Amino acid sequence: MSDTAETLENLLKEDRRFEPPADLASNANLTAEAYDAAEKDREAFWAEQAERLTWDTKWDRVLDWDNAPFAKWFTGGKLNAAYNCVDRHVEAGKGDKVAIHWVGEPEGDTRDLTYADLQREVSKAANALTELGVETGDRVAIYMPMIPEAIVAMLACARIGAPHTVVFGGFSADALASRLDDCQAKVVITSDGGYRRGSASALKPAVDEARTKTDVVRKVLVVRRTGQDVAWDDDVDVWWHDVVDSASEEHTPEAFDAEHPLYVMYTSGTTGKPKGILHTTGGYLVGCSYTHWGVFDLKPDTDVYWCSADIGWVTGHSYIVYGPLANGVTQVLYEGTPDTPERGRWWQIIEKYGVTIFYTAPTAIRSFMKQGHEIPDRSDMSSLRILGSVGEPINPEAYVWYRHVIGGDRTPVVDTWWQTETGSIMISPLPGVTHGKPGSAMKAIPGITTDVVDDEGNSVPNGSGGYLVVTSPWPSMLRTIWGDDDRYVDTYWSRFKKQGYYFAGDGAKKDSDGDVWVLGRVDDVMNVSGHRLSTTEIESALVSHPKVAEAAVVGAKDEDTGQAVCAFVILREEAGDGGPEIVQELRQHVRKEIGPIATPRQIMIVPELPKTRSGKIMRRLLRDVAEHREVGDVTTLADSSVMELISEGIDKGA
Ligand code: 6R9
Repeated sequence: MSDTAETLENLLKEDRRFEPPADLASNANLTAEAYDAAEKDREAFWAEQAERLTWDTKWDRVLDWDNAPFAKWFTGGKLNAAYNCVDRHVEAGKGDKVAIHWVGEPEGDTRDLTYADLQREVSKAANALTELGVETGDRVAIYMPMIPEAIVAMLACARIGAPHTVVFGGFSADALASRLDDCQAKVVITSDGGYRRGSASALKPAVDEARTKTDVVRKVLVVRRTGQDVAWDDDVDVWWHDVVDSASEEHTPEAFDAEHPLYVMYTSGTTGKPKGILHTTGGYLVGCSYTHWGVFDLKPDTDVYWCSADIGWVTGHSYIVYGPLANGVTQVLYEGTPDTPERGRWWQIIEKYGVTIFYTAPTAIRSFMKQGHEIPDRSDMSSLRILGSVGEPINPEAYVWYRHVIGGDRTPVVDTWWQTETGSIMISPLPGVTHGKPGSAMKAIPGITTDVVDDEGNSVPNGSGGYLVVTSPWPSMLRTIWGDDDRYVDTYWSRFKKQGYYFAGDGAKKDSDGDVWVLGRVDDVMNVSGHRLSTTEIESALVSHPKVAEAAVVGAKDEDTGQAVCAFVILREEAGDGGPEIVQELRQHVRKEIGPIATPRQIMIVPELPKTRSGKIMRRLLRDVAEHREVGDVTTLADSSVMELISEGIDKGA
């Protein structure tokens, strides 16, 4: 904690300010008046935002909060999300407009899809899914690389009212199986593989393996992307090109209730079991389209937008699929890694397509920073006019580098704070209004109300820190945790029950102007390269190894990834010292159980773990060790000599 406070003091000394460019400010989508309008009548403000969608039946009530914290927005309204993202643009005469400039990882492997193409593809896929037995309300899992079919698959599900659950392609078979099981997915859409780091990496085998662990799946729909060999089960597996290509291009979208489930996205919680965050149709789409238009000052006729996230994360859902497509934008979709075949790949893509708005994560920015400005300097990126950041706090140095080297000092940087649960951006500068401060997400956007509060839920004065809360409901808020209403209430609404605030799980500080600096999670959730991982989940994975007796995991500061996974492990007696390969073996094990992003950077084999008298592991102390700091206060430890034992053990091992 003292360390965080120190970092913060340094941050708050940051006094560089960046004014909005004059031409942007004079022609901005969202102006300062929007804050006042929203404050005056929040529901009227949101009703106005909802008009940017095409509704089959208009709502009769903007917000129903009678059964709080279970919200209903735009009740009585009916719409189809896929129609809003695709068909209506075609009907408005924009069928020939490019929706997606797709860039495969192998050079020259590109494809452009217009809105008319997308309409045909989505219609065919919707017909094929129906043919495979998917009905309204059935869950469909999507486990795919970044290819256009992934977006087509999501929209096809939305079109027939089958909530999708996209599982990040980097997750293991086990992680996939537990998600399939939790939401009882009837169909999985996948591909043979995708291209990453210069070679074909397989996906289908993980689906095959997941099916040995759960029997919920009836059909697996497989896109051929790499052409690699796949095992085939004739009863279950179906090629995409067999059933989708031959399906009819005609499909009439059905209008669903505004509160019809759109998707479930799993995210880490404080306990081991991932939470299935449920988003519904109307409010979610209003939130995504409004924020994408306002925060990025989107001019749909001239902008070329690119969000580098994977569709397996919420950022891909809201800011590749639903927000941008609802707004009818032209966007870039890139399959591979930023450094393949060379480190300037992203910048070449920006130059080639004339990208004007670019949205990425601090972890990527930091890794580019390390490579120096020479590589980006080789590309002409003068088309860029707005840069965005999301996923974790952006360090002032990274912000300034991003603005300067990538944005040529012309581009505002919007540091956008939000979560899987919030569905869309909550706190962010507005590019035409805000004087940006490197490192601060600034304040809640028009329509959203947030605060930083103390333990009792009282608003803290400027200059103080506390918990970040959202003080009133918003359209794109999660509706519940899939299958677990109690956990929904417990996790988000019980901490500040009296005030009725949403507890975000982040710590934050208000500076002397009242602007917000998000500090990171206050619970046992780590943020590694912008991805949320639960300490408990990784601990459980370690403990599932036969040689491990006990494990404690902490997130330690890491220059590249923000935080890195550090594990302290006690071996079982019969395992002896575990053998020379033990650390490698355990790292592999976590990789297999959860996925490569959860692989510990460091595993320390220790004789004991520091515990309080009530048996709680004191992660704070382990974090001190992992970050090579003097170990803090140990007086609440049941056995205060434990830390010496741990340090000695580590020194010997090193
Ligand atoms: C969109 C997304 C959410 C957590 C959130 C916070 C961290 C996200 C941030 C940020 C500081 C920002 N976070 N954006 N922290 N500044 N601009 O990342 O969703 O994967 O659910 O993670 O990420 O800790 O609570 P999700």
